[in-house]
Amino acid sequence: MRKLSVVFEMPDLTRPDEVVSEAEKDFFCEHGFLVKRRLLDPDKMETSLDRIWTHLIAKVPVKKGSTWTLSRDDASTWKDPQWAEMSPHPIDGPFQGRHPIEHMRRVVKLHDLGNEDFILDLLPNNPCVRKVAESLLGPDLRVSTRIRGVFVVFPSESVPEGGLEDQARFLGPHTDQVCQQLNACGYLDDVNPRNGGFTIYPGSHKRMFQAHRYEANWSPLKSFRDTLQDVAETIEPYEIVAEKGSVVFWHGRAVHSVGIHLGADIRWALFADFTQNRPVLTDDEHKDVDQYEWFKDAKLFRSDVPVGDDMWRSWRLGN
Ligand SMILES: O=C(O)CCC(=O)C(=O)O
Ligand SMILES: [Fe+2]
Repeated sequence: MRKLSVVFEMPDLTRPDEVVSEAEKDFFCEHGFLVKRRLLDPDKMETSLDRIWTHLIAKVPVKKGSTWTLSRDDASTWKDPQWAEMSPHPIDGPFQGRHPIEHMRRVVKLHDLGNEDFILDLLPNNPCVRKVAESLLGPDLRVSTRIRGVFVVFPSESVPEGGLEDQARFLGPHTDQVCQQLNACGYLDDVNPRNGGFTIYPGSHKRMFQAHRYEANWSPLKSFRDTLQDVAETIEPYEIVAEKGSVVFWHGRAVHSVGIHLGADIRWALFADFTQNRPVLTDDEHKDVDQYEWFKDAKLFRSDVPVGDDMWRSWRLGN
């Protein structure tokens, strides 16, 4: 049985004038994530959310024949959006494997906004965010040219059967592919309890790290599947609640899921990847090894370090 998530708020482990305190570094190593508050610029966040709303309404197709229309000013229209059916994913070309916009019932993924300057400026190339990433992973990170996108989770009208206890089955514990070192999830609006907060399995990064052949490149061992299942059954996942402008940094091997959403809010989050600045494979080489995820700035390293006992040896934290 999968464990149900618990709502989690990051304790304040900050120290004045320190980008990442020793206590925060210890927390990250132990739990595989760290939440930093007030990292995103409030004015930029507001104008970004305006642009995202406009884009969403203009671009995400509504089901044919439906009279539903989404309105920012009317929260009753946010429930159970009636998006059009998705067509099958492109099997070749630049968007192989993933449409630029994904709309699957309550989840919309705006990958197409991932390379817009206002998004890059807000999260991955924001100096406050980069300083944290550099403190954890190292001083020489790839300059971000895109993030995964804006991931939106809508509310639902229906009260779920079985109550909260039954919600664990809606969690989708997984780890991400391609090249995974350090990732970030930035909240563009307050994320309240049971409103879709990013959900992470604390400590899972240590177990999943050992289930790969290489430190960062996608390279699951035979033990991968059982380890993932064991994590989902034994670790109580944390649903991260935080105010807008907060950023969750997480270790790329940490198991995570979209959060349980029983509330009335829309969950607005940006997802980004950080990797060290090392030589990477070309797009065609990614396609050859079935690791082409164009929407991620997480390219496979041309040469990666085999997993050893010290999972931090390639990180700044390991020094
Ligand atoms: O939207 C979420 O909370 C989860 C997204 C996710 O799993 C991912 O970006 O890999
Ligand atoms: Fe994921």
